[in-house]
This record gives sequence, C-alpha cells and structure tokens, in this order.
Amino acid sequence: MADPDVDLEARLAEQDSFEPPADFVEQANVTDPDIYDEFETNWPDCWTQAADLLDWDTEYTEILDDSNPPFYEWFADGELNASANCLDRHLDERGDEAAIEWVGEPTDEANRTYTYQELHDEVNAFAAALRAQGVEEDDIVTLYMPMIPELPIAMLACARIGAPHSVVFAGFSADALATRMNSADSEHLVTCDGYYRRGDPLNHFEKATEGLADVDHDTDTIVVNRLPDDDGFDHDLSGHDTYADLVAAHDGEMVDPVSRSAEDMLFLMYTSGTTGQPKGVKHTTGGYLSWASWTSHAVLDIKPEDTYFCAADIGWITGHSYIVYGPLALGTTTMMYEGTPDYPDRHRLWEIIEEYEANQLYTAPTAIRSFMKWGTEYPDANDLSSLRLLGTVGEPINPRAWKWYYKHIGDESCPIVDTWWQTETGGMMLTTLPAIGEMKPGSAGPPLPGVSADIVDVRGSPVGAGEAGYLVVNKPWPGMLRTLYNNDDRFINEYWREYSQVDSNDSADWVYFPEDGAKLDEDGYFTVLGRVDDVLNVSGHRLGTMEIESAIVGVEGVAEAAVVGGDHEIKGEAVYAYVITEDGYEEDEELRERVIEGVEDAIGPIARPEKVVFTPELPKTRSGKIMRRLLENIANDDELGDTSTLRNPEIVDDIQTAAGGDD
Ligand code: 6R9
Repeated sequence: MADPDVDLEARLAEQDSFEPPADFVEQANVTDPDIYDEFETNWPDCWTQAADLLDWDTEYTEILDDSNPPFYEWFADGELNASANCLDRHLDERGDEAAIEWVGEPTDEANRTYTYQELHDEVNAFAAALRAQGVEEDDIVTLYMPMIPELPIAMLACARIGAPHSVVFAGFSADALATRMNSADSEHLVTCDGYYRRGDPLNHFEKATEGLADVDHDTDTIVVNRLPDDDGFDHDLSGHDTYADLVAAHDGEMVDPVSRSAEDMLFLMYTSGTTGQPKGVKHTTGGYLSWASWTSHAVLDIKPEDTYFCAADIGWITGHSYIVYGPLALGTTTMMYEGTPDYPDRHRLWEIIEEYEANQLYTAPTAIRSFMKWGTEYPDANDLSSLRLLGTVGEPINPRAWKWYYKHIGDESCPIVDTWWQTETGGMMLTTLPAIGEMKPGSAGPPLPGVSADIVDVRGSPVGAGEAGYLVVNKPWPGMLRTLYNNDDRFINEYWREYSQVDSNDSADWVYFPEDGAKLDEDGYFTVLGRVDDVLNVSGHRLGTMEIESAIVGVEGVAEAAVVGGDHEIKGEAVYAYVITEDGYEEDEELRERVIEGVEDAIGPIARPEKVVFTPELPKTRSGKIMRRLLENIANDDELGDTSTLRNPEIVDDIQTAAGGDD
C-alpha cells in the first residue's frame, strides 16, 4: 500500500505554484484582482486608500509632493497622531478587547493582557511622566528594551507627545547603544534591569550603563523593573527613575495627543550599511503609518477580531511595523512573546498559538528552517487550526522550507505571504496578495498594487525574464524613508545615485536602489537573491561586514581582517572572519576568543563569527582590493574560479588549509 504521507511529500516537492485556499479567499480583506490596474491608473491618488485607514486631525489636500525629489512628501499638509490612531479611536468599540497579549519566557510567570483601555491609560501615564522628565516635542528618546510590554508602551507614549523614538535592539552591545545615542543626539533613555533568555536572567542594565558612559552628552534614564528583586544582580539605580514609580505618580493623567504634521518624524531606526557607521533611517507619521496599516490590512489580512502573532523582535523594523503600529492601528490583538521558540522545549511556540488561537503567524525563514530540523512532532502535537495565514520576512525562503511551512504549520489551508521589504521601505513592497495571487515557493511575488519595481543591469536597463540583475523601485511610495538622519548626502548616494537620471528634475527619473539582487519570471514574480552590497543577512538580521571588521581590527594583536558570509543551514548566512595577526602575536585559541569577544562587545552576540580563520595574508587584487568573492568561495567550499587577477595567488592554498582545519 502506498503511504499517503510519502505521496503527499512527492506531490508537494513537484508542485511549484499554489492557488490561494478557497476558504481564505471567501473572507479576505482584499479580493478584487482589478486592484492592480486600479492603483496603476489612479496613482498616486490610490494611496488615499491607505491614508483613509487612519483618523486625521486635519485632512490632507495633496497626496504626493514631488517638487524636490528624492525628498518626496506624502499627505504633507495633513495632521494626525500615531498613538491616537493606535489607541483612542478604538476605545468606544474595542476598549475591553485585548490590544496586547504578552507571554513572558518563564512558564511559571503570569502572562499579561492589556485591553485597549488599559494600554491607553498606561501610555497616557507614561507620556505624562516623559513630559515631566523634560522630554519635549521632537526630542529623540532612545528605547533599549527587550520584548516586554513597556517597549510598545514607551513607543506609543513618545508618539503621543511627538517625541520620535529610536529603538535599539536589546541584543546589541553597549557600544552600539552609545553610537546610536550619540548619532541621534538623544538625551533620554528608557531601558530595563534585565530579562530572561533560555531560563537565565540577563543583566541588561549593566550593558546600558556601560553604553551610557560613552555617550558624549548629558542623559537621563528611566529603568523598567522586569526581573524580580532577587534577580541576583546588584543594580545601582541611584539617580535614575523607575518606570513603575513614574507610572504610579502619573496614574490617571491624560495627555492630549499632539497633532503632528504627516511629514513629522515618528521614529528613527538604525540599520547596517556598507560603511562602518550605521544609518539612521527616518520614518514619518502620516506616510509610514498609512503604509504599515494598509499592508497589515491587505497582506496580513488583519481584522479587529483577530489574534495576530508576529514572532519578530520589536527592536527591528518588522516588529515596529507589524507588531506595534500596523496591527494596533487596525484595532486587532497583537501578541508579544519574550523568549525563544524552544524554551523550555520545542513545543513552546505551537503551545502559544494553540492557547491564544492565533490567526496569523509572521516569522522568518531562519526560524522555519529550525522548526523543520526539529521535526514535525512538535507542531503535530498542538492544535494549530486557528491559523488562517502565514507570512515570512527577512531573507529568501528556499522552496523546501516554504513547502514544509505550508503543509506542517498551515495544513495546506493557509496562504503564505513571502514579503520582501526593508527598514528603509517602512513596510512590505513585493509579495502576493493572499487571496489573489498564485503563490510560487521561493519567489516573493509581484510588487504590491501601486508599487513599481524592476530588475536592471549595471547600466540601469531592464533585463529579460529569468536573468539576474539589480532590484529597483521606480516610483515613490508613502512608507518610504525620508532621509538618513542628519545626512541627506548619504541618503542620495546610498539609495538614489546608482540608477537615477540625476540631470533631470522629473520625478519619474528618480529610481530607488535597495541594494538587493533579484530576478523576474514571465508572470512578473520577483525572486530576491540577496544583498549586493557588503551587508550580511544572518538569521534575517542585517549586519555590515565593515562594522564587524572594524570591531576585529580593534582587538589587540590583530593587524587586518576581512569578513564574508558563508552558507549556513539554519542562519542562511554566517559570519566568517579571516584574520591577520600582528607580529609577535600567536594565532591561538586565546586570540580567537578575543576576536569573538571583540565582535560581541562592539555589536552583539548576533554578529558572533561562526569561524575565525588566521591567515598570513588576504587575497588581494593588483589594485590592492581584498577579493571577497574568493573568501566567500573558500567559506562555502565552492569552486574558486579565476584567481589570475590576484597579486598573491599562492596565498589561496594556505587560506583553504587554514579554513578547513579549525573545526
Ligand atoms: C524587513 C527586513 C532588509 C533586507 C533586504 C533583503 C532581505 C527581507 C526578504 C528578503 C528575500 C524576502 N529580505 N525580506 N530577501 N526575501 N522576503 O528584513 O528589513 O532588516 O532592513 O533587511 O533583508 O536583502 O534588503 P531589514
């Protein structure tokens, strides 16, 4: 007898396109395929559909101002407040419904539910506290916190008083915090004592204090007590206020949401680029919030009565747009989980979905690859039938992982949206609409309605179907970054210089370059291949090779370093560091440890090198450039290809031996 499971696997392995499931289509938010034509014909007026999802204090009269490209403005004379859109306007109908369901990592700790009313009240109290601390409109407040409810509360409190926030991922190091606070001239920090990771309390406050010591201006700090008093850490909070005291002192106070111009900054988010200095991506109140809301509605199919679960961290853009702003603007219940999916065991994520009857799951391919490796017994043991839609983001997903997700998590009844976008785009750009487009595993899909993208060669001419080239976006969109903080020149150079016809002032000639490679098929579906700049994508996190290299070169005894990405089964890419020592230093275990520590201190454990290879020289071209492609090939055990342009071809054998020999 044939094994039905084997048959199914064989059928899935061969199938390369999937229709949206009929039950899903029947109830979806967006179902009319004409939306693509309609948006194209009515561009840019089509974007009122996004802006109309929000409540405006002052209606905008102009949709797009393209008089000074690439500094586009959207809905510019409109006014609104993001916290009022995420909270106040839901109170009448949904005040008693859950806004946030928070699940802490320890299983013996009570989870927390915030209704819209409760969230509103606490945001008001904290907004009043921030004001009392001297935070004024347009002051940038840095939030250095893990996945605890006080993080979105602080974000919304900032938004309420018109103070842009700059969230620094809690896994980043003290140095990374200091760099970002200095770059943003941020004088206010909200952080916490610690949090749990795989059962152990982490001392976060110590890291924050260390970072503050390197901030070159005066600061004040508010500390959230997340850990119990007997956490074993000896925190000296003197001179700092605690979150709980401040919220208690301002309990019951209401703060009128400040009417912000649509183009006023809502937040800054630092992200890695080609140079060592992270880029402060500026997002605005009207355009960004419209984009986060519209894409949450059209792509994630979020409805107010849903329980929606995005397993990202709020410290990254995905959490900003799709845990906090998009879902709350739509009045739904958004989940937050503090821990890792395998603590205390590999059932955890599926247990949470079962317990809360989550309707959507939005996560990264790296997580899906781990789930796959762990095996089907974990999802199979839990009831996942509440799920209606699945999503992925952060890196390309391989068809095998896509199909595993489709079958074992979605039970072949949930559409998968493979969403390509970036910190800079504010929200999703390329993906199928879940009730309309056929899904093709491994391919994100077409641009969203109203988004115009293409693949071009080095000269900017479109390439044919099936050919790899550079992804470009040809028209502005409301969620786009407005500039890099305090650095308009870098904004133009990084994203617009490459493919724009800069001698003309016609907006049609300005082309946005996201620094990704991609290819297009006959149906207009984009397969994104990955970064074409010196940025690695490790477990869906963007890391600049230059940032890592400068951390390594800062280690005593290191003369030179080159960092490349090596293929990694779970992480997608892993950090490979090739290191040359200074004379007199041993290439030993001790130095290897210090190199790894140096990277963790400068950036954080996410950037930890998978492999440190000591080498007497780096392969260099005759013009003195490090030949990274070769180092990548060595990392991946690939064919080395042409090495004839090297100044020092004899070094290749030595490096190969060194790379092979240190496992
Ligand atoms: C949202 C986010 C952006 C980079 C981007 C690209 C990669 C994101 C992807 C994807 C293939 C997808 N990326 N989504 N690659 N398919 N669905 O991840 O923002 O951290 O700024 O990273 O991630 O290379 O340029 P961010």
